[in-house]
Amino acid sequence: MLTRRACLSLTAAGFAAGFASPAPAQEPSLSALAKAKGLNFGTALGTGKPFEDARYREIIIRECGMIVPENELKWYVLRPDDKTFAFGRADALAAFARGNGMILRGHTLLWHHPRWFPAWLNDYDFGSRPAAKAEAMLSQHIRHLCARYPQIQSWDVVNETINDKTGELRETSLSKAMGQGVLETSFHLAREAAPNAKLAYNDYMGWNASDAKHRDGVLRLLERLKKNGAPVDVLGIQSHLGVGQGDQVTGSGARQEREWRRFIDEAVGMGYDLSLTELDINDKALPADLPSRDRAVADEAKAFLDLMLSYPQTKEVLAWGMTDQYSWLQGTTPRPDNLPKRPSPYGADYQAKPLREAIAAALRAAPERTPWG
Ligand code: 9MR
Repeated sequence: MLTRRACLSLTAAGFAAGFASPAPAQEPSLSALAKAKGLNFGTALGTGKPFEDARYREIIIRECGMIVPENELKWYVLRPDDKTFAFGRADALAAFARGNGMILRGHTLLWHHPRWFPAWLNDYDFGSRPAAKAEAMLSQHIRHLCARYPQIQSWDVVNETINDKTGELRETSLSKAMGQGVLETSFHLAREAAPNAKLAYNDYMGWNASDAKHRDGVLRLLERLKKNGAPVDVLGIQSHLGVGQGDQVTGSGARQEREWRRFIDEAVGMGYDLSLTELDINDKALPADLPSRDRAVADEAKAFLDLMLSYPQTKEVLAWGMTDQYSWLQGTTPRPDNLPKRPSPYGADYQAKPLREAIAAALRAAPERTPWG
């Protein structure tokens, strides 16, 4: 981390060279505020442009105690075919985390959704003993990843296997070959390969009215996993919030705080810890005016974080990117005015936004909890 003196001299050098001054460091960092309460704070980081951007890396080093590869551990990136593991991009992020004393989070061993399987896996011929072949492939995948990154302390083992419209389980080539037991098997394999890691089921159900079926489906899955003895420690709540449009997918519906609390109560009642794995706020339907747009984004996050951090079971908070310009939301349904979205704690100018302060305020107000050992 840069010392205050180094920051000052950088500022002076920047002015002398006619550049804008670097953003003033926000102290204490979000990671320090989180740690003081027994939480870990971090962000998703992708290779390519975000990773090559030194000013962005500086924000992450300053603010975060943890990173999670945004795409680099997904089958479609890592597995060009059934024999190869292309570890290069994930290795670069793992080295960055190690070099900066950060925890590495794992996303994800099985994004159980055909849309995010590589084509070869969707079309795979599992032969005459499909269940055995599919399990062998899954086992090889999970063992290789966990062995390569033993520093990963929490893994999204299964991601988004509930259909958000129906609440039912998704089918993939793997579940067709080995049945829906693919889910339990994934957790058992992960426990064996990463015995000290926290293992999560991760999904994007939210607190909007239109998420009711999704929430029900996730609860049914959590009950089933527990009943079947699958080693699941954590419910990963992605926390892709939307504000101004009710629900970010349908564009309608209101926040259902009571139902949301009931959902969380049921999950923690079953013994699950909680991780907020992918926080950002879609401002697609908010008015263009920047101060009021940033305020509404920050207020939505603060309300959500206050509620979630009131649960001592919540142990991790991760932003899905720390600056607006690299957010995946820039590539999704545009705002009607086509202006860039502002879903992240820092702006494209690398300056902290009200959302950064909202996260800090929520962490400051959070009760202390026992951290994961
Ligand atoms: O942010 C990710 C984006 O860069 C990818 O194109 C996309 C598909 O792999 O996934 C995005 O991240 C998703 C995450 O992996 C799972 N939850 C939803 C996230 C946003 O779509």
